[in-house]
Amino acid sequence: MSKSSLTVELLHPPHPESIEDRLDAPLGLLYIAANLRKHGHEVRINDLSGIPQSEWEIGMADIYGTTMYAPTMAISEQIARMCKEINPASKIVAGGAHPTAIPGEISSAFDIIGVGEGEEIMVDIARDYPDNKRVYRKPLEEDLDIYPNPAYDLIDPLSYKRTLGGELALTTLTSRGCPYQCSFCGLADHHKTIKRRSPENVAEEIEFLKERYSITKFIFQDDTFTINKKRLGSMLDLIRPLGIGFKAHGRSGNDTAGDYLRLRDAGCETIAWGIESGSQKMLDLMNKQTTVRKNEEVIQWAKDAGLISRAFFVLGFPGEDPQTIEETQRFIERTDPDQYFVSNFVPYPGTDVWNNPEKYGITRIHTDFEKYYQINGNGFGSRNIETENLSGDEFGEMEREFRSWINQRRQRGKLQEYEGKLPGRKRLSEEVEEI
Ligand code: B12
Ligand code: SF4
Repeated sequence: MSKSSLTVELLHPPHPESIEDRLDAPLGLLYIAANLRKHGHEVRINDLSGIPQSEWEIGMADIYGTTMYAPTMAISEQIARMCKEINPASKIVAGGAHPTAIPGEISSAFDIIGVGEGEEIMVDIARDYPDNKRVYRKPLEEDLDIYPNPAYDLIDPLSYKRTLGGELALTTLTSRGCPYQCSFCGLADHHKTIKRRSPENVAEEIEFLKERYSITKFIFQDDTFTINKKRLGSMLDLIRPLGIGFKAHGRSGNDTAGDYLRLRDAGCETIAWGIESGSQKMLDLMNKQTTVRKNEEVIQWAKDAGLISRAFFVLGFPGEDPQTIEETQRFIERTDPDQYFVSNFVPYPGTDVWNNPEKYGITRIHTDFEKYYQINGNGFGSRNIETENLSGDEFGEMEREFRSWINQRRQRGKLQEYEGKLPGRKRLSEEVEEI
């Protein structure tokens, strides 16, 4: 017997190991919730991030859906068991990056695995309820305008810690997907084509959020915000009059100096890139499809345009050795990005490294997924591989030295010096330091 209107509770797991466990609202669940609601279901979002387990409260629902990242696998499973205790007749669904990569290896504490984006999948699961099908997959339409905007009204958006320029910021997506194929990237197949919202649809949402929550800072979480220049131009034309400040991700090898001037003119404050390494050998091994020279260029162009430059680096990709680390240090000294964030390499399931470890000289991959974090609260990442060229101890020593070097550099006050030159944009150095 199927019911037409169900109650669905969507849970976001905490990740207590994180530097900051309540940084951003769970955007994926907000999208899923909005679509379920459009189809007549009653939906709650229960974001457990940053909440101690003794204070978790789970309600009664017909269907529970939980996001799962590799390092939250065990905690998401624990949440699933708690949901089942509350309503043994309910269906428990796991979705997100980790189950999408290895749907066949997810615990039987979950009745259903949602592979890929969950908007259509959860509506199908509710339609079929209480069927016993184990795996659901259904791609989204390429025109994302047909989907409702994230259901921010189901959470308190102001309870998150993300800031930009010292003010609270909300995350927004204007497109999904990326045509590149970096070998460490966990983006699944459905992300290889780019799906887009129209600039008008994006501008309307920003205007709404600005009005509703008095928020004027936004983080465009698109993997490739700057990739399509014609679209970028139309988007910026509509964003500029809104008077917001924002951060976006650029792409070296694809961007131009002119793009950054246009971004700045439309309110962009920070531009971030996956710079990854100062060694061309490492960039090639990671299949970054760019060069050290082009990485230098984008950082310089951002500075020339008056943008804050934020560079992400990956430490310990197979092939890394003292010489490549040295090249990265020299790169940082030469280019002097305003902000940097260093993640340890993690061989997430679904990546090319995970699928073909021997191609990268990996002799063993450890699968204790709880340790699959890129960096945790103590400022270090984990090491989950063994390689031909570097022992675990050698890597540990290298990581300690590199992180200590970069922390000292931070403390030397480059950023503080820079902030002094930005009237009205204080406290950048206090920005919450994660992705
Ligand atoms: C922004 C981001 C963050 C933000 C915000 C996360 C959040 N609160 O949503 C921050 C910085 C906090 C973050 C943290 C971490 N992240 Co993160 N993050 C991303 C990033 C860049 C974008 C995510 C996003 O907003 N996408 C857009 C929304 C719409 O999509 P979505 O969240 O994926 O949700 C969709 C689907 O996944 C699915 N889905 C999600 N949940 C569910 C649940 C059900 C039931 C169903 C059916 C479907 C479903 O449907 C959603 C809607 O389409 C992705 C890379 C990427 N491009 O996807 C990495 C990524 C998801 N993060 C990753 C990781 C590892 C982490 C950390 C563990 C990092 C660390 N500390 O080491 C933490 C832990 C997360 C936590 N518990 O908070 C990995 C996951 C790899 C893996 N296999 O697990 C990714 C893929 C990046 C990578 N390294 O390759 N992250
Ligand atoms: S790391 Fe960035 S550029 Fe590379 S494939 Fe992933 S999203 Fe695309």
